[in-house]
Amino acid sequence: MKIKTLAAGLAAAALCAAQAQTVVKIGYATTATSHYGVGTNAFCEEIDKGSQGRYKCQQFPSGALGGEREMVEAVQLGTLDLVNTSTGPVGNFVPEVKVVDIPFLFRDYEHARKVLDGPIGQDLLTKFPAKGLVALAWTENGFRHMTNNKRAIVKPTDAAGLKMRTMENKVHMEGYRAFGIQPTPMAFPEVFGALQQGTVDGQENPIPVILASKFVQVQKHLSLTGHVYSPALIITSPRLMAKLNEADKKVFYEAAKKAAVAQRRKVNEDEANGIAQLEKDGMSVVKSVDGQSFRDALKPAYASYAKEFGADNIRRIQDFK
Ligand code: EAX
Repeated sequence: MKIKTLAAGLAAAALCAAQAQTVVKIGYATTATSHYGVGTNAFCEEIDKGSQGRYKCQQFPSGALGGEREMVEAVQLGTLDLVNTSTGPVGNFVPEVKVVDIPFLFRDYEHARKVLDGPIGQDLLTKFPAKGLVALAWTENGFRHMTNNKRAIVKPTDAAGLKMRTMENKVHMEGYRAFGIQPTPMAFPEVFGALQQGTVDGQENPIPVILASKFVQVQKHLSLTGHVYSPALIITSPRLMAKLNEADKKVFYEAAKKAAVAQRRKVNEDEANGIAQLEKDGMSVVKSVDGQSFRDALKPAYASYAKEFGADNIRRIQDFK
């Protein structure tokens, strides 16, 4: 009799623990050891700790669930709980976000992080719920540089005519056309194969992505153009947030902020060590790009950006201290 009671008690306890635990699915496009993996790990540790184990993550790195646009769509539809994504495709869902994708908008990492964590960036996060999404915090992808297999790029005329994979982002594509590039939008999981087959000549991404994705195996030239700062975000849905009590909502928001700290730290590390590593692995790196010529080439695109986003709004971001 005693054994039966004990077994029943254990079963009840196990059932109670199982019922009390919710697994949330979170996806990202790069590898588990990339800056997105570091940020997502930090997020997952925090929600587990902060919820006393009631919430745990199941991570889907390396684009296992598709590209970033597909994952944002899945969050909106409710088939994925969270995504740690660059803003690349996000402007297709929340148009106001496109302004932060403008080339040469941010001076450096400190400027970008201050804008995004300050009133301008925080106001952009409030635009998500109207589109069936909830942005928990800005994380970080990094300053984007060009790689290709044809030639060293020092100024726009060197990039002209190259078929470059871009994100599915109209603001980027307009800017890259102004450089004379032929932009080919493509989901991230297809990029390595496209470079390997020569479907495109090159692509552009931050050092952390170039490192984690081992683009050195399929790209010869790297030019430190730094032409765009690529923000990132942890995005979930109103559906998931509605299931959380007030305390757990706070846990999720705080966890996303801690993810940003960890992700930005990993970006700093990759920026500090990555270029020497890529050179060691065989990449030919142009370190002194003619940045002014890229900025000059962008003038027609800036006229169009000013029309779309307001010259004052662009200036407010550029001048933010
Ligand atoms: O967010 O698609 C891209 O080039 C992104 O930079 C990559 O997915 C990391």
